[in-house]
Amino acid sequence: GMGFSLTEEQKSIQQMARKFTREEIIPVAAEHDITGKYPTEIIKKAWELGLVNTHVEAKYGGMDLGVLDSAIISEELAYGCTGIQTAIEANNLAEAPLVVAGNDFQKKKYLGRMTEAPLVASYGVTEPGAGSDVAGLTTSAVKKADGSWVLNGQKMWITNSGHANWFFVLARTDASANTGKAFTGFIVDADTPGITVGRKEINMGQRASDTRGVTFEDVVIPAENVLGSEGQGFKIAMNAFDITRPLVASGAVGLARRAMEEATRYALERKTMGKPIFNHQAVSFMLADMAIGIESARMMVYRSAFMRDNGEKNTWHASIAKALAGDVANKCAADAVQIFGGNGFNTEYPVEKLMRDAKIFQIYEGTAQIQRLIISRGLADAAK
Ligand code: CO8
Ligand code: FAD
Repeated sequence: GMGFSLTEEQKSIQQMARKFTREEIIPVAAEHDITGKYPTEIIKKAWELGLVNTHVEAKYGGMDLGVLDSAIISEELAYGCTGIQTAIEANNLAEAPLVVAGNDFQKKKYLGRMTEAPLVASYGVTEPGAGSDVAGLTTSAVKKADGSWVLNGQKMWITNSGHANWFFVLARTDASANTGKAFTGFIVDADTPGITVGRKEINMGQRASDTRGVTFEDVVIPAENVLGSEGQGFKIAMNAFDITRPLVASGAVGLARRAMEEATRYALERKTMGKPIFNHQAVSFMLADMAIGIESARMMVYRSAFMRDNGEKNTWHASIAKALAGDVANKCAADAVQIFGGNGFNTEYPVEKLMRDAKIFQIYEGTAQIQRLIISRGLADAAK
């Protein structure tokens, strides 16, 4: 039947991630935001506890957790700092194409590597000229007589790319085929000759995370690094989002919860007109709206994750979770700044960072508009 409670195992994962966030992330989040320093040490500690590479199967050294279990972890890590959480979560994204389409050799080699040492990996789809329109990407791979491939092109905004051990790369392999057959997914070792990683981009928020452009110039990829089969790449890349959009959405929920809790505490203490601002209904109703958004968004995260874990197609629900959670995070962070008043605008208080960090949740992993495109297309299909 239906149930809404977490299992004992899920509760203990949540407690572990919450403790880790409190002890290891929250104390250093502001410093990483200011310096933009990549959280290598934190990733290492999280890796030691099994909070990274969560969905890797046990036979490749992983925790073998479901998407819902992973969502519980991301919400907790994101509560501390979504820049650090994104650096951790991007590994799940890089690994997702291998999880859905990798063969035993590829999983053993590339997922096994990630569980043997605290390495990071990147998912390389977006390009300077194509983000929302994945089918418009121009990076290409050409097959040579010996079966190996030669990759040329440029990727942009690739999270973790300055530190990645390997990349998932989507490239066009057929100039004339339909989208569903024109692209192939490759695993590319970061030390392959011909790869140039650009400078760390200075972003509005999530500054601990590492985003860069990556150029591929005559990069030779062995035949054994083709994921699935030739021409399957677009669907593999999309299928990966079915796993990671619920996780990105849960990150947004974590940020929103942080905003709500910080603003509630502040509202109970700060006094105007003879009483705590919490007792002005205009303020407490903003907090109530935060709770409404957070609880609803988390429910959609759990639902879309649960569907995936139970083998149901969840693309549509994952888009609803991602769109809702992204908007909720932005509303909660902006209202938290409002509740803090002038202090909210100042770096001595935690909420201005939340507002800067929140914006990307309406952009990466498919923009707010692209989620609505997927959701509305689903409505049209259902009406046919
Ligand atoms: N699963 C399997 N197959 C799929 C899926 C899916 N989910 N979606 C589409 N397909 C198939 C279709 O069925 C179709 O197959 P066929 O040709 O056989 O009918 C084929 O793929 C083509 O699909 P569409 O016709 O729907 O293709 P469109 O070109 O119209 O566009 C989208 C599809 C939905 C607009 C797509 O381009 C899209 O999702 N765009 C957004 C891109 C995006 O989300 N980028 C994110 C990059 S990664 C990132 O931002 C990382 C953030 C940092 C890390 C955070 C921590 C994780
Ligand atoms: P565009 O696609 O040019 O969109 C511009 C605007 O037009 C947006 O508002 C968009 O919603 C709107 N728009 C576009 N098409 C439509 C349409 N059909 N209908 C309605 N509105 C539309 N990518 C990776 O591959 N790997 C990563 O690890 C990664 N990490 C990232 C980290 C950061 C910090 C950032 C900023 C980006 C990252 N990305 C990554 C890229 C990210 O996924 C893209 O930026 C995003 O998908 C949007 O693409 P774009 O920037 O090209 O915007």
